Amino acid sequence: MKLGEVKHNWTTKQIRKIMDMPFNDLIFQAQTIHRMHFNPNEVQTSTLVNIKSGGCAEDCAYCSQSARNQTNIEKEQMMEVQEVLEQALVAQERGATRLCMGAAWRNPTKKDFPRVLEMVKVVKAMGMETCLTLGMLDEIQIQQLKDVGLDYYNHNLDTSEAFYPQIITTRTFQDRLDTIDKVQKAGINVCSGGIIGMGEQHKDRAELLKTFGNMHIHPNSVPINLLVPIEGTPLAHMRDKTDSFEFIRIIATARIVMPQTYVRLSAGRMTLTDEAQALCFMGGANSIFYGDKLLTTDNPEAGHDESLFAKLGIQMQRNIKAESQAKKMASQITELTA
Ligand code: SAM
Ligand code: DTB
Ligand code: SF4
Repeated sequence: MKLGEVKHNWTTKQIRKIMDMPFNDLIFQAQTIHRMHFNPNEVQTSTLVNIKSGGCAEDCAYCSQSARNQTNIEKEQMMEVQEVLEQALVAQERGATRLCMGAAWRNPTKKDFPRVLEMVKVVKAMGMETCLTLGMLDEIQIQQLKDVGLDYYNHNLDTSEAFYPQIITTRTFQDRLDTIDKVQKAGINVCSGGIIGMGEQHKDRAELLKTFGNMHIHPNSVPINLLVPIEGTPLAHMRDKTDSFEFIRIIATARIVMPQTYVRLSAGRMTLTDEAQALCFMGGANSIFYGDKLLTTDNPEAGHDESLFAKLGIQMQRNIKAESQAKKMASQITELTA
């Protein structure tokens, strides 16, 4: 097999061999492959908006929004479309190219869905890329999302199939795979990733990457989250359990296993040093969540990321479509006011 070629028949042994290479060799190989498919000095930025917070029926052990966990998150009604639009404008102004709208649902209801579709329409009309993460979907909902032009659907596998029941019991790993499969079949790009640091073993991380690497279509983006331990969740005690070099190894392995996928350095950046993040970019991470807040927890301030990018000579990927749309609108306004 040629270096950087996309393949879909990875074995656990092959992935373990990559993960366990001497660190310098691993980063070198990941960076070499990265350069075959991407601009090495460009990072894509997505901003999160929590469109429906708390009260979720699932029992994910890491999550502040599960109704089963005793956290201090307020259960809120679904956001109004206008508020999403306002947050999207702020995100776009800061330079984010994609808005990722998340809801604390096991699955969206019929009643909630029209408003979600409206949100996608207004954000798309601004020229931003749209991503939703709403839990499980049925075929009709997927078709409606396709019809309004949703760009990405996020649905994480979180961990290996073997470790999954230790983290979530209200749905199965197979339920997740089924939703991903239906979304891909409808022609919507999939974003799917996992969490490192929940008590899983090194081998579970290899298995998770194998599952992604052997999908017929690799996810377009793979968010790699470092667990944010949250008070009141069963995983609150999992502090400082993950060595940052192990985390960087997972990022670099994801790059090698899925050469054309955007590998997103996701939750957990508050506890990673700038130097560790720079090694993640060197190992092939080329996307981040950008903006001061994730869903319920903090993320580095946008200004901090900008200065880190400046130190590293990294450019934020631009959204040419949105820029030309904004230019067109500005010239229309000039014409109207002339
Ligand atoms: N309810 C939907 C679902 O589960 O697909 C969408 C929202 S859910 C919060 C999205 C993802 O955020 C989860 O799958 C998980 O990977 C990540 N996540 C949630 N809480 C986290 C935490 N404390 N640390 C790291 N990642 C977390
Ligand atoms: C993903 O993989 N991580 C994001 C997004 N997809 C939806 C969410 C991270 C949430 C971190 C914990 C919180 O803020 O509640
Ligand atoms: Fe609900 Fe998603 Fe949190 Fe699980 S991760 S409890 S499904 S919001």
